[in-house]
Amino acid sequence: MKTTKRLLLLVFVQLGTFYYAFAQKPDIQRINPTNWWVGMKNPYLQILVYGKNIGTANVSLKPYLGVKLKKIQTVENPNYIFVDLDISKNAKPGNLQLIFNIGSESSTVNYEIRQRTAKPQAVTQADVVYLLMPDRFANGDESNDKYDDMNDTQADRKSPWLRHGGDLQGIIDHLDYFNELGVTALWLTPIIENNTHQTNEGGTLRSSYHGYHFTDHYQIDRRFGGNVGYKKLINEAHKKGIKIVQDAVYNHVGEDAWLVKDLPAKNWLHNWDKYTNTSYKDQPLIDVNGSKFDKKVTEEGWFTSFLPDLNQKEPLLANFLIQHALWTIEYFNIDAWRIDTYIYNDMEFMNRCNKAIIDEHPNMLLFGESAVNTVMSQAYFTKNNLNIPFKCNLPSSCDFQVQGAINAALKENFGWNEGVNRLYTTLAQDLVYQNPEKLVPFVENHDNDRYFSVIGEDFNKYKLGLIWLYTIRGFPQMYYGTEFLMKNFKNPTDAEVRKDFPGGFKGDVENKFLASGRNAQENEAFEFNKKLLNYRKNSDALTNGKFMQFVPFDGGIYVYFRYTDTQTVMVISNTKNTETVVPTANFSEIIKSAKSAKNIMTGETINDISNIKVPAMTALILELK
Ligand SMILES: [Ca+2]
Ligand SMILES: [Ca+2]
Repeated sequence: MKTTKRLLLLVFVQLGTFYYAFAQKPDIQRINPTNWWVGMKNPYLQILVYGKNIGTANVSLKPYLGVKLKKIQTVENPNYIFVDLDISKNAKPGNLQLIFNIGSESSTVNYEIRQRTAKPQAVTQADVVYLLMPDRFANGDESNDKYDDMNDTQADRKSPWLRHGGDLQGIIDHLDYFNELGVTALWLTPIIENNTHQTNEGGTLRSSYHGYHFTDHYQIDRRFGGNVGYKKLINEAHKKGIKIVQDAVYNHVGEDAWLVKDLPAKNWLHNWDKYTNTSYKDQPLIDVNGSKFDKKVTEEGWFTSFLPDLNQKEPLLANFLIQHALWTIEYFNIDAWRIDTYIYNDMEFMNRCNKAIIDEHPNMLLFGESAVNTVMSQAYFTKNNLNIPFKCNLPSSCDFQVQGAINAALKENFGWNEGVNRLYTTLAQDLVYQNPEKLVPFVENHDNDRYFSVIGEDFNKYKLGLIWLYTIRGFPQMYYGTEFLMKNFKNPTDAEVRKDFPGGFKGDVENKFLASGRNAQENEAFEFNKKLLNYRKNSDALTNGKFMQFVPFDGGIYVYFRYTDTQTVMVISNTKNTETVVPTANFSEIIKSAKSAKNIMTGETINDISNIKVPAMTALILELK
């Protein structure tokens, strides 16, 4: 009786999409990926099976049309076994039965292979992505703010370093806000489970509220709403025409990750005799005169002492990470893929991983975070035109060079290399990229001082920099709060640039989601972004056009064009402190026979464009007629 009850209980315990139908042993606790699909272009699947001494089991597959068991591998740790399958084109969806035998005991695992349904949408220059941190954006479900059975049991909005309770429902509740603003894609900082203890950083205990400390790749953190909540968000966002960018982390995991707690093998991590932090230096990776020692420190040094660095040269681990990426895109229907801490990964692994995604989803935009200081280095970690042995296959990168250039252009006085010449010079080096139009320029993100603060809270400069951001080549990224002048420096920590979105949390006195909650200047900023983004969306030149720029002149005048056969947009910037009349004769190769233009921000028509008056520290966006 007792045994029967237990059997029934086990039959109905569902974990992910596989379930067990066995008596007592062998004990299987996890299977990753939790399911797979038929009709993948790559028929190969490697399943990680975890359980007490499961490595000692004999494994067999109940005959299933189109599916073959190819190989079984064990590792140092007997609690793991890896099962390689070949799922051919003629396999139909259903449940595979994997049978594990230890001595006379056996367990059968039903492993689901589904029909593919994901239809990622291409993210292009026509899109604008809005980066937000779910914990800090809006709390749509107060019942999930904290759990007593998790390693970090706190949520407290009074502390900048603890969780604040924001979640995926909070984002769902504000989808119309994004439509109103005119952004077309959301990039959420990671939402995968971070069941980590608070870590002591600089003497204060901090939560991984930002999401970069993964503990279980196959679970969305339940404090954000779990797998169900993420699917719901993506479904609702897609219905409103909003695409979703996933933030992927391959370089490290949280120290409380289940894989780390019971490592498959020591070589899954980069081990050092003495703790070694990465130098954060990109130079050793690209330097033909560099040392192996420095390269190893950059690549294999840990990002922090509590983020174990993964050894992606280990083939089983590499498969684990690659398949998780494929699984995520397929399971949740992700549209684009942003890769965290790109340069600290093993580059051969990254190429393999990028290729695996692109093979399944040829139009998917993948872009990396390479927080480097030169165009050359940024190109090295992106598909480039450099004649070097290592060929990076990553389609795109966050454009840190444009970020630095726009911020500097607005802070510095004009000079040979200074002021707006920085932006001109940065863009003049686009020849190193295979696809500069796929880059992701930005003026601020979750790791930087707030843009409005950097430029001295100068509203004219604010608008000027955003005009550049939204009208140069690429897929622009804004950061939550850009649109209503959120400010701050990372002093004392980066939590200062990750403040709660006012109005996203119960009891908030201010509500910046609504015009009535924004002051006059904030509303002007919001309307400015809204107008420009909504124009941009429908402008052939800005979303498909080529880019042509002219050498800045006259102490700070910078002019460029975006153009197609049917539309030409001229952006004429004056970074000086005085109003200037700009003669346009030198631009005749692109202006051609156009005589008049429409100012797209004011709606007014300029009937004679031979000389254009541009107020101080501003840019005009003119559609030529
Ligand atoms: Ca919540
Ligand atoms: Ca690394």
